[in-house]
Amino acid sequence: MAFELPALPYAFDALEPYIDAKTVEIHYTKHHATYLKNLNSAIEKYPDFFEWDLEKVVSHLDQIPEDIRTAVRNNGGGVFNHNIYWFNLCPPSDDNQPTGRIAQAISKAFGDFSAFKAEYEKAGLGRFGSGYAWLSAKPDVLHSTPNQDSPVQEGLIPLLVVDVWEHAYYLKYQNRRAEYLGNFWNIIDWKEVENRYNAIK
Ligand code: MN3
Repeated sequence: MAFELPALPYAFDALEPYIDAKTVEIHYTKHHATYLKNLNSAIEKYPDFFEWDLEKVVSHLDQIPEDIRTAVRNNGGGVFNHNIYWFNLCPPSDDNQPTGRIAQAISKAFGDFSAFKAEYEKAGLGRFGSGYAWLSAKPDVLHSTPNQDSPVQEGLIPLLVVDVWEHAYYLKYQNRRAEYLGNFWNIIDWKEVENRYNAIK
């Protein structure tokens, strides 16, 4: 069974005004879908890997045949990272903040929520070129990855991600990545982030 594109959990315009409908549409139906198509074409040569779940594929690249390893790293990571990104976003709401265990974990690791936000934005802004900024566990850390690399390759469990590839924001924000990162806080689905945290064994 080939890997599949998960259905977007909201309409293309659901993240307006912070991420515009056109950007969501192109990002999901072109970028994300193309990573998926390229991942499946690479793995077709070794269909046994279709039995693995995607997280296992992305985190065990040393076991992937060398002739498809780079394609799987870039496109498998591309699919896996976007599967997290879309699901940790939701329509905007006022006073959007983490609650429960994830709020406690953030306070414990980073001081308070505003300190966490500042550090997270710094990670996103500091990623040269293309990549992602993450909150991962365990331990609870803030970091960024280049290209389509993923925290699971470092033995970390991804909780929250923001895509800082230009395709994620350029139509609306052009070169203003900082403004995109500043607005990201309005559309985070903290319930989803907390669920990921609570699912950690
Ligand atoms: Mn992207």
